[in-house]
Amino acid sequence: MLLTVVNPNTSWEMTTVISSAATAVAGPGTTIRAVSPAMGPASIESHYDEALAVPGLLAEIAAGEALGSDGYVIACFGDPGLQAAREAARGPVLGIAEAAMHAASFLGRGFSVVTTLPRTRGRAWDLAEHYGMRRFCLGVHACDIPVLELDSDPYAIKTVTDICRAALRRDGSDAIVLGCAGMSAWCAQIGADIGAPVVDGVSAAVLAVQSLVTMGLRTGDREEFAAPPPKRYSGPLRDFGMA
Ligand code: 2AL
Repeated sequence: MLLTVVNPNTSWEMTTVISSAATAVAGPGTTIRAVSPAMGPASIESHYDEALAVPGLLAEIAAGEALGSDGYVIACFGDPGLQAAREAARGPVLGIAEAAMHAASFLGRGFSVVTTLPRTRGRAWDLAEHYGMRRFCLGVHACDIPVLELDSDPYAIKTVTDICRAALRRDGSDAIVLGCAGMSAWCAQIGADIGAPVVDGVSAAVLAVQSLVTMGLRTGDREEFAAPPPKRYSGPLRDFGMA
């Protein structure tokens, strides 16, 4: 099967990290196509970034549809454009926050999310509420490192590890959910260091989508998630109207 993993920001270095995490868990019959859009923000850490990342993300979903992709992962912890992508794709689409929170809910009574900037905490709480995961989400903590510095700051993994350890203690949680796709490569190391389960959303989402495709399951398209009605789109969005 062909799975498209979209990093909805335009940082190719981060797409490489995401591609490695996805490929490491994919089954032998699964090909991972990791992409990032040609247009949009370099990183996503505000509601504004998130809104403007969505057109580029949807262009990548359209490209995946043309290539016959069987399923999709949106590899940003805000799960931008998730419902729109579900309308546009034939196969199942999962966001990494959605997949990570559900996976973590299997691992104990509650989890803590460790995200990037403090301003992204609200979105994580909103998503926990939206997904029915509020009961399991015991805390959301920020490491205060901008997304693109996760890769360039040699001390970032130590800072994130320390916050994960403190979050477990403060929240009384059983597991950690990493709140950024750019933290994927650190999952095993942080888990070993803090002695608790650490969930990376990229791996969780790839495996969940792979399972859905294997089961022959896709998004229901009887009403809300049917293809959007065709209409004229104008200006720079003129190519986005469904035919
Ligand atoms: C993210 C993420 O996963 N990708 C990105 O650009 N921003 N998440 C975050 N909490 O900042």
